[in-house]
Amino acid sequence: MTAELYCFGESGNAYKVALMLTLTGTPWQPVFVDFFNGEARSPAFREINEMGEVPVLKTGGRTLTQSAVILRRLAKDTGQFGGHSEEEDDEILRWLMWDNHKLSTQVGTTRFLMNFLPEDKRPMAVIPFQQGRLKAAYTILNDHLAARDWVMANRPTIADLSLCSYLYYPEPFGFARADWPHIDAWLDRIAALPGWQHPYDLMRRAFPPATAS
Ligand SMILES: N[C@@H](CCC(=O)N[C@@H](CS)C(=O)NCC(=O)O)C(=O)O
Repeated sequence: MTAELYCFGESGNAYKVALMLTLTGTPWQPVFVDFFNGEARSPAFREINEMGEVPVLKTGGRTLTQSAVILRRLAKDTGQFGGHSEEEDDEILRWLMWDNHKLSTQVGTTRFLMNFLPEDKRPMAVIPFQQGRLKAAYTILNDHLAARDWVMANRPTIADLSLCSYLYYPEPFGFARADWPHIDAWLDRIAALPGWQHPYDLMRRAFPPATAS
């Protein structure tokens, strides 16, 4: 049966799951959530996910939330991009937690403040604070990738798919790939995986690009 992913194009957390579904050849379809008009906080959406967050994946009669949980489930179900031992599963989980805590959440917030919040509502002092924290996170990831091609073991796993997600978006949030050569090369390696697609090609955007007049 076709899995349903509740998502929107601007969501890097949803992109993690969309990318995993695509790379594993799992049949899926997007269900657009009108996040910027408050749909994720609506009572109807809370019936689907009490946490009021995207992504949500409906698959095999289950409703799954939290990208890390969904990625682990898909890795187990498909036999792809997961660990091959308990030690590897632990190492993957370690990076999924770090990503959720130190990277994706901070990038998501910073990018939201800098691009999607109306200018007169932006808390300007928060942005450099966030970017300082992010610089520390980019340093850790860049150093980790200096001597290896992939985050865990010698192959791509869901740890890579989670960590990379926000770093493909074009909107400015203070990250320039050229400043982080090992992250840059790793993003190219992930983008070269068979079937890879950009988030805006996998999920409907809430803010489509302006068309030329
Ligand atoms: N840790 C969660 C984070 C999910 C998340 O923050 N999703 C955002 C969209 S990218 C959201 O739906 N936020 C709802 C809100 O802040 O009201 C995951 O990885 O799934």
